[in-house]
Amino acid sequence: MQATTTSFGIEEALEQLGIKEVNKGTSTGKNWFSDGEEITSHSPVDGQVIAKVTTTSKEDYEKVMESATSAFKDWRLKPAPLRGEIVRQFGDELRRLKEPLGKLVSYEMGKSYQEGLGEVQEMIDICDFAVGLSRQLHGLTMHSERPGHRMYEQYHPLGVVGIISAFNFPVAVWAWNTALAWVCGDVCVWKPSEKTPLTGVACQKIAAKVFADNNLPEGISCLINGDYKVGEMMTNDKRVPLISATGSIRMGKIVAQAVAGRLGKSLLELGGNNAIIVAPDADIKMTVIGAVFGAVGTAGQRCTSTRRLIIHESIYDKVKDAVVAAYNQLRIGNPLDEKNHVGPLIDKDAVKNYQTALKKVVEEGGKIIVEGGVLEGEGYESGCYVKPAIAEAENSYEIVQHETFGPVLYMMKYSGDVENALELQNGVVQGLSSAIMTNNLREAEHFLSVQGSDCGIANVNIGTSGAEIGGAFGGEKETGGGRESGSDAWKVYMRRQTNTINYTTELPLAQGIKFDL
Ligand code: UN1
Repeated sequence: MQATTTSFGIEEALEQLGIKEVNKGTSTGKNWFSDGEEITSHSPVDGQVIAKVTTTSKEDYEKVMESATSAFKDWRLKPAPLRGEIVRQFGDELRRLKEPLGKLVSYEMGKSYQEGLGEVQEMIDICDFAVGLSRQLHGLTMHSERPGHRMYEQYHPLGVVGIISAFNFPVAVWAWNTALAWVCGDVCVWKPSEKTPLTGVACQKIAAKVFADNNLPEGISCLINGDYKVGEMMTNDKRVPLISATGSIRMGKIVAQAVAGRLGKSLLELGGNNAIIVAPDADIKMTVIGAVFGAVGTAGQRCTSTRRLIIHESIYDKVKDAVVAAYNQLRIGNPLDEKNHVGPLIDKDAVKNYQTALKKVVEEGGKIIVEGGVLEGEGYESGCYVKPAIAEAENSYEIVQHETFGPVLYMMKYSGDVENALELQNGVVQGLSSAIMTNNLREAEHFLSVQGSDCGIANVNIGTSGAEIGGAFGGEKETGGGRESGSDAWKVYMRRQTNTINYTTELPLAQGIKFDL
């Protein structure tokens, strides 16, 4: 029998998160408004309507921007460690609500409950990171070439940060941006994906409570909802100095051009086409775990999902057999049921794209070695459950060059040195994540060297997905070049100012220029 949502506590989760049947989709904090068209959020888990969210009109957007720009004037004056204290409280609220929020992520987006919890954990982790960072927004001190002068740099907040996020990480990517932006002194306006508006409403409620409990003004955390037209209001808006956008390469090119056209800054996290190179002395057990989780986790809908396995010919059959055997063990079904490994795709359009990819790879000469297909019958009524598939394919196939957001894995062979594997790995337009499985130091170091992987993320003996928040996250080439999350990614949320102070009674010019009056 189809497990009902009640048996997984969805109703309780919605209640705890304050989700109603119809939710206003525009908010500046405690204020919620907009009576625009409604977006209906369907769960890909069981096809049921979860709730509705109203979209943001031009007038609503103006109200949000007024509130955000005015809040910035106040928020930027708070000492950064105090802003960190607010983010600490936000992290505590996330700890308290981890289970219901993880459940909603799982139910609205379709990833497994474990991965839903993992996503909320990423939010908690980035809050902790940001709290520490709030005391470390360091600039450098330089030696001036002039006597009696002091030179240093400092970082000031930018203003309003516009965040456009994707359905696949509906809450974590927002938190990566906001937690850093807030400690930096920025205010945020967020447009979640129209496929996952409810997790957006839930997060905004959590943040709004923390700001209100601390008597902070409306406008520090804002929410808008709708399709790309609502996103365009932000990308074209000069009052938004930074747009952080996650999504497809197609979307990223449109956003980048709009933002560059007004000389704004953009932070782009776009598609990946991530490969694992399996070298001759790879540990097969580790390879199987990394590859299978990478390819079927989140039903292949992570930017970091493993899309290609590039296997040395000497172990090709062994690896292939082990991966295929693991695929045969996969349980596909309701992601809230912890016995299942793979949940549904986000919607029927995603199912179509998956089917098209499988058709195309065969047309181009590929060979299916693990059959795909759409699952039907009890438990699969939403029509969004598909079987993870594997095809042997050439890297040059058009479809292999393309990111299909679904559980389709392409397997290919290389011979000779790791250089040959790298040529295949780097031979795509995307450059997000990459990995090599090897116990050979020479190969591992070559993979990480300047002649190695051209991706933003390069792992050894780890799969392509599941990056930790402490490192900078992002990729090169058509992945967009942005870096979010850890390391010094915070710098993109601030403007740098170089200050030179003369404490003498003379005014010597730099470069020794004489200008005597
Ligand atoms: C994404 O798919 O947009 O590295 C983000 C990972 C996660 C984040 C993925 N920590 O797989």
